[in-house]
Amino acid sequence: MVKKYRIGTPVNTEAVTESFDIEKTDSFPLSLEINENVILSFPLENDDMIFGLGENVRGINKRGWTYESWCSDETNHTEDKRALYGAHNFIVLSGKDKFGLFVDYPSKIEWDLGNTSPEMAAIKIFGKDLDLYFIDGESELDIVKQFRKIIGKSYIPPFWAFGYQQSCWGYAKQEDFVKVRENHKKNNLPLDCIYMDIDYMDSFKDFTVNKKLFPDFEAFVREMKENNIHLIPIIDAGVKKEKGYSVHDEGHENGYFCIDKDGREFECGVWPGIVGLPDFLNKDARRWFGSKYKELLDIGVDGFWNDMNEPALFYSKKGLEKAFKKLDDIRSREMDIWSFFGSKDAVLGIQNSMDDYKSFYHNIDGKKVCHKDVHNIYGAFMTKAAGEYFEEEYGREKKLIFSRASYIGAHRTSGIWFGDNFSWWSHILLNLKMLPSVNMCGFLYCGADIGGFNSHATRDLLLRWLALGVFTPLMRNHRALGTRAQEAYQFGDTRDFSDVLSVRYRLIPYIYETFRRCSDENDMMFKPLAFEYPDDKIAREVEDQLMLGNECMIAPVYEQNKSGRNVYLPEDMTFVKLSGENVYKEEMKKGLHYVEIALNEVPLFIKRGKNIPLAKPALNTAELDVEKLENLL
Ligand code: MIG
Repeated sequence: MVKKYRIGTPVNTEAVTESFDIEKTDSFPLSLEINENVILSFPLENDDMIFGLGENVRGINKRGWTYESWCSDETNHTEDKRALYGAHNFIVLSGKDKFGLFVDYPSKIEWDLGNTSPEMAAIKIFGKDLDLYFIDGESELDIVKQFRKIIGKSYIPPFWAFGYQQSCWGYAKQEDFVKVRENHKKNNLPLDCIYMDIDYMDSFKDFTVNKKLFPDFEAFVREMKENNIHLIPIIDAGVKKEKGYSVHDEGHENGYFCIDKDGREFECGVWPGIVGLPDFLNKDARRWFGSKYKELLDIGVDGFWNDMNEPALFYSKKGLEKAFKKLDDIRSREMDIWSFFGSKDAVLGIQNSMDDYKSFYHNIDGKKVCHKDVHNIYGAFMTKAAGEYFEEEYGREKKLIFSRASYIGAHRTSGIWFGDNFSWWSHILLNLKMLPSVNMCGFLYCGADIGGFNSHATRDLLLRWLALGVFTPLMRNHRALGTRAQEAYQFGDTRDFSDVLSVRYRLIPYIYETFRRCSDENDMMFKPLAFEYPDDKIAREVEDQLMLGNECMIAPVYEQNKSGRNVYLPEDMTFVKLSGENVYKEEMKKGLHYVEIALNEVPLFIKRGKNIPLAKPALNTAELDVEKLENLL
């Protein structure tokens, strides 16, 4: 049973698609304080666990830390962080008492989940115009399904988007892409997509292609397609301020950019230099921006990834001036150690500063609204601009689109990726932990940068990471400029990589069907063990294994120098290792086990009485025979 409560006059975030009668706030089941801010709180029992909050650091059980809803360009996904790119304001309390809570509010929220006081959860909403949804249910999954029902069905990408994908910030010229394609082919490594990062653009201008790097872009796209490679270019939120650049001119003439308090276009610095921020919250601007993707689609690219849409601001002129002034002040005095630190902070504080977020405005149905008050829906609305346009123009399931920043609601028209992780072993585990949490919030098409974005990958790390990625709907290897090359052919002998990637293609029919079913039935593709074995204390606390679909459990190796791992079986299962065309099977009893897993093997556990289909390996989804399937067991 879902109940809706309203405080003040909230902005329409478009998160919820069902309509509700509004209950009296007096009857709200948790403690509710309304002052300048709104504070919700509830006591926590010893055994209570809290699930949800989508894309965030730390555990699947979110208890014991303070999180923040504030979409952030955060390139350090360490345990001290409170917020990443998404604002996914949904939690489920799991204990004797069970409920779900969705705070539909587009600005900052602080979630103190038993951190300040271990016995209390306190949720502070920095404002007083919001909707609250309180959900009762029989089980954690039942609560999630009710929530998913009110926010609408999850986006389904084209079938080929379940193939293996290669990306790199730094592929620039045509030949770079051809090399990636040919090297995969030569080494028997399957591949379906290659991503184009900002390097392809002309001076980082959205919807342009650098003619020097791509003398005949159309022919290039065609040739890639003939070789079964889909090209997926990036689009950034900021539009370069340059007279004569059509996207700028159209946006400028129609008043589609965010403005400052005096009504002038707000300007800030990102990759293209000084940019204007399209006002995705203005319906006309949103439609206009969505239609801009058409030109590249007409040429034959098949999808996009939207970046920098928190929005990430490197600097504003005002911010720079303020920092310089501070530095000048310090220079005119005698420098002591504290002013040295002060100068450092002044410079570092320029990026993504709250002062800047407070200083520009949107036009929402004719009303001027400060960005700070709607920050968390900006990126989601950018991506909806694209996703909604694609559906209208091309139909559902035709184009690939996913975003870095997100808010619940964007899951109906797009996926997400988990942003700038590191080539760290701990980030394989973090990747795993994020999956059920984002699934709870409707984001099914998702994945992390496999091999790690920042820092340098190693052969073993990439293989282990791929063995998790084999199960994630978005399976993309991506890295940052200047880091060690990490395509599957960069580490000598490629046979181990080919073995692992073949497993992906063998599993695609199963993964795709499971994905579709989860979208149709508002189900989670990945569940914490706690959701399926609520009475099993060990299972409840497992943070490094997940249930996949209704049939499987996954337990990848995520530590260095390990030739296997400990795994907990909450019931009797068949242990399977897949490698190339090989299948190893072993019956196992409920309980703790140590299993050996070589670098070229993908471990999987199948529940008793269940089975899954396997295809023959293929080098891309076009060549995958989805009719000729065999049973794994
Ligand atoms: O400031 O486009 O998360 O995937 O490669 C960095 C360059 C901008 C951040 C994205 C990353 C992408 C990178 N972008």
